[in-house]
Amino acid sequence: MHLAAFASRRGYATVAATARGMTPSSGESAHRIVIVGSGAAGSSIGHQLLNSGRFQPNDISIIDPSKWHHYQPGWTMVGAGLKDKNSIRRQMNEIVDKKIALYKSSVCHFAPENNEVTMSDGTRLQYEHLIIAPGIEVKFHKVRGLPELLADKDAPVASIYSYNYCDKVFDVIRNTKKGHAVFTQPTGIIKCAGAPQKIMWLALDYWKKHNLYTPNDASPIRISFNTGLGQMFGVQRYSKTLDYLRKKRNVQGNFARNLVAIEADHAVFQTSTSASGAPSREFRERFDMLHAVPPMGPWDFVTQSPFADADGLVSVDPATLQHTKFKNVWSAGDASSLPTSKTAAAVTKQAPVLVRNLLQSIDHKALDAQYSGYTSCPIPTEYGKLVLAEFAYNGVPMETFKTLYDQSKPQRAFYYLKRDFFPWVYLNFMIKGLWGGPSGFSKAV
Ligand code: UQ1
Repeated sequence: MHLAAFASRRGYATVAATARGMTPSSGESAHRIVIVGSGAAGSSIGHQLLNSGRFQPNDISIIDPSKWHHYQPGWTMVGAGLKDKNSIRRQMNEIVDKKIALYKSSVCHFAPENNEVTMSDGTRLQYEHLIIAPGIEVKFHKVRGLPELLADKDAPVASIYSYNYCDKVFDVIRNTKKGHAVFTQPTGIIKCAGAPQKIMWLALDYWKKHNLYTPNDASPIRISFNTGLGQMFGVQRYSKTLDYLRKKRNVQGNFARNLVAIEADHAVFQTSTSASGAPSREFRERFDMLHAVPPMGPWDFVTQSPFADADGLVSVDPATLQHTKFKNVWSAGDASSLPTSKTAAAVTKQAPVLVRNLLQSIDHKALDAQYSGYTSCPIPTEYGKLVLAEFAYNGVPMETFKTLYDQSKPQRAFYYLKRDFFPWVYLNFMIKGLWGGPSGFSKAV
């Protein structure tokens, strides 16, 4: 449809009255761009589109029910006592530019045949282009007993994967003086596959500094890392270092097992189903403290939509980020099918590609931007040192500082990038569409 016809038919005038955080009364509105989700991906993309100078006020809209926008990579640092959790969140109203229509609502239905999204109060939004970036759900309820133990402030069970409980992690670390410290990581897609071990390395170092941890059997605290995967990290170059540290530091590695329940002070694990088809087995392990990472996955409204692939993720072309079937639908961030590790660093490289290709598509030109699969996982291995894993599709290293540092080894400079620079640049530039990750600061695309 020609844009002018689209605009006059749908009447942009209705938009200003219903958006900006007010829950719209039911009816319908139209925007050239509708973005679902205002997390790292949705807010970067929304503002990069706005910064392109190609859109009028209210041409772009974002739907997000959250009051707060969180810098989620910071929750590991909160868990390690390095940050105050309130310092790394912002009111959604404040971070979304006033020229973008913000609907504080959730999506309940997609009708791509009508280019229409229905929100939970029944309001329908029409779009020319739809960007789906709601992230994924952290499924605490999938581990029986976990929600109750997280909420119990006296239980030594915590998780950095939640704003509510990331500060409890540091309380639990400080209160642990002896016994078995259990850290878990599930199989399947998760936000930042390195985070479950980041918090373990920092806890280990905390206990070491307090004379509660030694890398031998005399140690008051004994640590096990229990992962559904077969190795410490998905990319061999970094996994080698991390496994070397694990052995040197006497951390027990229990591979191919998933946490399924917690019964008082026992963690219940199930062996991952093996390729040979051996039946999974359940067993219990006593703990004195437990850092739990539950399974994660796409939101039901995405899984049940016409946009989902077999895994329930938004099915996009791995290079262009355009939907594989609906050409005016796009996705980036955790909810997308992009076969790379899900991180905010990945979004720094995805957002400009999506924005460039979407603008090309509006202009009826060829999609000429390609996403390499770039992602990064900054893994602190102790207070003061960090392995900066950076890689593209198929785990091929793509390292920003390779001429200066061996990025497969823990480096002091990278620690300060993670602790100080990334949160600052994220909150002040990235979510305003002004940060291109390894490409540096950018004004527009
Ligand atoms: C990055 O841009 C970023 O966002 C602010 C991060 O924080 C989540 C990162 O962890 C990384 C690695 C990047 C990439 C940027 C550089 C300079 C390597």
